[in-house]
Amino acid sequence: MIQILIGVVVALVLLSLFKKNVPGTPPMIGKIPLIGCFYQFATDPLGLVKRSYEAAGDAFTLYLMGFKMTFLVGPEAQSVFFRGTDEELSPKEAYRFVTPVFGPGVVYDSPTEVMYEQLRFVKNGLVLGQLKKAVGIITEETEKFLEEKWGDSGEVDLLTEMNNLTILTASRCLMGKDINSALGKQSNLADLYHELEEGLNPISFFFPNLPLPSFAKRDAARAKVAAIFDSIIKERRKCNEERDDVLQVLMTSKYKDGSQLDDEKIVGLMIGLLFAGQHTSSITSTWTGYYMFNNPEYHDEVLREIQSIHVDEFNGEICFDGLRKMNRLETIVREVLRLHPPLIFLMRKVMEPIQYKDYTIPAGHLVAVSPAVGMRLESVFKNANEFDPKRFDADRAEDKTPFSYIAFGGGKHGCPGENFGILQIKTIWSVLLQKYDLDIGSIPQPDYSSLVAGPKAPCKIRYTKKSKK
Ligand code: X2N
Repeated sequence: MIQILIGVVVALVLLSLFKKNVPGTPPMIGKIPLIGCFYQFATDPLGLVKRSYEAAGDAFTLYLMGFKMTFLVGPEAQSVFFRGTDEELSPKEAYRFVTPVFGPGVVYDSPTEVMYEQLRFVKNGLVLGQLKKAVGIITEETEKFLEEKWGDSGEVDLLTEMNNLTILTASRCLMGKDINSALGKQSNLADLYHELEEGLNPISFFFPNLPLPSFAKRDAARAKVAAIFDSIIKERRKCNEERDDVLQVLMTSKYKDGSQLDDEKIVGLMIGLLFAGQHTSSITSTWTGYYMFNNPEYHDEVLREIQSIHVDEFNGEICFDGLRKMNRLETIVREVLRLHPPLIFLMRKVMEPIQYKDYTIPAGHLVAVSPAVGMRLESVFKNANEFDPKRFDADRAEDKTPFSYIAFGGGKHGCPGENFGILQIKTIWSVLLQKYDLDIGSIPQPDYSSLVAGPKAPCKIRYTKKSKK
């Protein structure tokens, strides 16, 4: 047994020692046997990608613990990633590690045609009519949250608060008030959900089957969350009540063959959507606060927008049409996402060799684009490391080069939650800025150690309620 093991290790070491650049493939980076450049990747992934881009050009392969991950950097290379078909570049094969969390047969874990139908259901759950309703829900939840949890003045961690708030708004938009009654007093969804998500750490991407303690917790937490969501669905079926949230859309959607999603898949989709809507939003809300308060001219401009739109034009009511008119707040959020995209990498597995320039990227490679690196290229965005929301204004429109602005990915897997997410953040800040004066410190460093990258803790801020005049 042990001899076989040693034999395998020796063979692998020898193999990687003799691993040469295969002619026609992108340059390979990371020549240390077995590990390649995994250590640098794990400690400073963006630094490694940036340096490799500068040294090797817009297509290169990182050798990581036996994985070959080919990066495509810049709009031209990124377009190859986003235009690839599912048969050539498979998201399913690259995102297998999410299946234990979301559940079997959900989105990426189903056959391509089924996945597209599920994505269609999700899109139907996020159409304009749903977004308009969401504004009311988000406003209500935010006001209630601030009233109950914040009070007149105090100190809080902004990221923690945004997390707690977003889990309320997102779960209510997804399944209405049912979640409150289903949870009862037994436990709160945030705590349960937290354990579930610890199973989605970056290391699980490379080693989805490690017997980590967090994975056992994940499985236990998933069973509990699934039971809660399942009871909500069953309850709703019994009452025969018509609702207008995302869950209702999922429960009534039909595949082309007339069949419907079974409850297990609905549960899985809800878990996936809650995860997707939760972290990306709460993180971006937090960055948005920091960037506004560290750039007074933009802060002032947003306050003026609130006054002229929400207060003067819409009589103090936060509504969909008003939010849509808040152009400066929108460009601030988009600029925050350019500097700090929550998903720093997007990935596919190469199933059929693809061509880029003179290179062939062979089947078996992973391909990746990095929104975090790709959106800080000087060749695409002027003074790329600077916060400058005006770059999106009509006269500059730096984001209009195809596949240059990729915070929401692009192509047929482009994020279906883009409008919902931006709307949610605009709503939360519209409420918050009207009700409180904030004291927010300097911009924190980003933390790339989790799957969804956010600001490093702590994010302490102080708040005082505005006196009513
Ligand atoms: C040596 C541990 O190894 O310290 F959520 F319905 C729901 C997949 C994104 C993979 C990024 C970094 C690996 C560091 C290892 C839905 C809203 C989605 C979309 C550090 C020390 C999920 C990040 C993996 C970097 C590799 C997956 C999300 N909209 N949410 N330390 O996307 O969309 C969803 C979609 C990603 C990655 C990495 C380390 C649909 C170590 C120890 C070691 N990667 N990686 N979403 N690292 N260490 C989502 C896309 C999908």
